[in-house]
Amino acid sequence: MVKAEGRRLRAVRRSPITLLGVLVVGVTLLFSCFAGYGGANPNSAAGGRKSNSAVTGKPLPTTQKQAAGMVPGAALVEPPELNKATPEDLTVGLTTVEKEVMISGKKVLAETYNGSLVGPTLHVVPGQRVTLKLTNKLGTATNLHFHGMHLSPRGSADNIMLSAQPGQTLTYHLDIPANQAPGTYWYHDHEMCTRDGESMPGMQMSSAPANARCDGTESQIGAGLSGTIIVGDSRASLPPAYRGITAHTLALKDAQISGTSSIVYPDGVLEPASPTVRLVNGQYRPTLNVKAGETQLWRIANEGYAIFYDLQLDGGSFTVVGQDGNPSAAPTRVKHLLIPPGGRFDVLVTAGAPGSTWLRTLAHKTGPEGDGDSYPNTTLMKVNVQHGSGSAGSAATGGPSGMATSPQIAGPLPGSEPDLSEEPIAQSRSVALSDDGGNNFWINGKLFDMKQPTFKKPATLGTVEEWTLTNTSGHDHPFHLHIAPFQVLSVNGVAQPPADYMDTVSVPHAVNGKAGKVVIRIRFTDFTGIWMFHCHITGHEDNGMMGYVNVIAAGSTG
Ligand SMILES: [Cu+2]
Repeated sequence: MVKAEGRRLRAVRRSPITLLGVLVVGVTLLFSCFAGYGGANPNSAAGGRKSNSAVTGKPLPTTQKQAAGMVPGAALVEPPELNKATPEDLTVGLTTVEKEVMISGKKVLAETYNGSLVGPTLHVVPGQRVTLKLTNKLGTATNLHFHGMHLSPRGSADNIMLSAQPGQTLTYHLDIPANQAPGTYWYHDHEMCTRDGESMPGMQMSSAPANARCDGTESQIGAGLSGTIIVGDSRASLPPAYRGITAHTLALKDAQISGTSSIVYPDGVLEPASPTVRLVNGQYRPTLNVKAGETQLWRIANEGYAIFYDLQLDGGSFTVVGQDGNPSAAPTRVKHLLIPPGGRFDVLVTAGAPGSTWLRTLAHKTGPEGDGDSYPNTTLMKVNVQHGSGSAGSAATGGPSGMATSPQIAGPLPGSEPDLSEEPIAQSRSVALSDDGGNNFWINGKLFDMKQPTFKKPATLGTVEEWTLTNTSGHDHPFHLHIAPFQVLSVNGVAQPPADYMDTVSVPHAVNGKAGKVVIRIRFTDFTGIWMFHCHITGHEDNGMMGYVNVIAAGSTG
């Protein structure tokens, strides 16, 4: 349970509703409410964090009630496209706007890009110059992070110090590098605010109107502000038989819908383990029709603000051909996919004989009872296998109805990263993730502060570093590094496959006082500047679990 005593509470944005809440519920409840405010969740699903009651005075409805009015079973619809053509110079626009969206027949108030609960998909190719105009029609400041993309952290590229105040337009200039691997990426808000409605320590908000809010990343992603980026086409890296197969984008997002049918802060208040409705492409339990024996590429992205997915395709398997946009060095066939918030997989799946089956997320816990978050087993999408000859690359037919075993693909795939395990190490660093079981989330004992660098020493372009990530807390923390992926060498001492690259890795919780441990290696290439890293449970990020390394050119002193 949450302990309020001794917790360092920050100033809280005083909305009139919050003030009313203060009067009604009294100081004691208020403390427990605020403890639940940041998205930190030291409790199980049935835990006592009543963050929503701090604002609305009403508990978040059950999943069944939240889903009431939604009609399952409609055909899966791809997210809208921001562009289809990929000219050398591309100009596109995203407008953030609060809007009522339809979730499988239920009207829900959300924050959207261009009016869509799942932001429109941006297609880019290496060498392209992209001009992206972000127009902010929200009441809160917002900005963009291009998660997984190898872009400069400076200027008008992947610079999260930028901020579009209400009514403003920010123009991003993205030079997609020649070495950007084909695969699945995503974009989302990365506004540097705390849940207190103020800028992060050390950050200067520019020219904010007097009434502007600063809601933070958690509430904005939770309200809908995320979408997919597809670089090139990962099918082109597959053996010829698979280059013409059908591809689908599956954007996984959940919605925590208030009693007033809103997911917008402060009505829709977020809490990772509270009841939620799991959606695929913003649809409730849609149906995907596939042909018997057909193999497809699924681009799966976890675009939620905090939740983990442990995907299973009943009766079938996934062949992983890319993770976090990195083509696999050794494509692997797996029975289920654990996807931390922010994680993506490009996978091949193969249908068997006619029949139907489910894509589901298995029950998952991010830590022991009373500490981690707990998610129930939930069906996500029905897969209907129909008569008809499968596409090229078809494998099994005649087996049990539903899905079959996915294909074996030989690696390494073109564009996969080199193994760094034998590389000389220029520097070793420790990144210790911890929390107080309440609302403070630390890296190396510090809450994030832009003016307090995580490390004294910068990193040097061209060098390889080894970082040891430890977790002394009771729940898993998904660690994300901006600008470039890293190789995971070991998890809790268990060596990982060679050249296992990702940009978000779940650092396991402590067991019997022994910290969880992940060892990674990073080669710093191409871009000097501030490379951010943080927990991708965005409430943890908003409440301190973020830091940065300053990357300098060789021979420079920083
Ligand atoms: Cu975390």
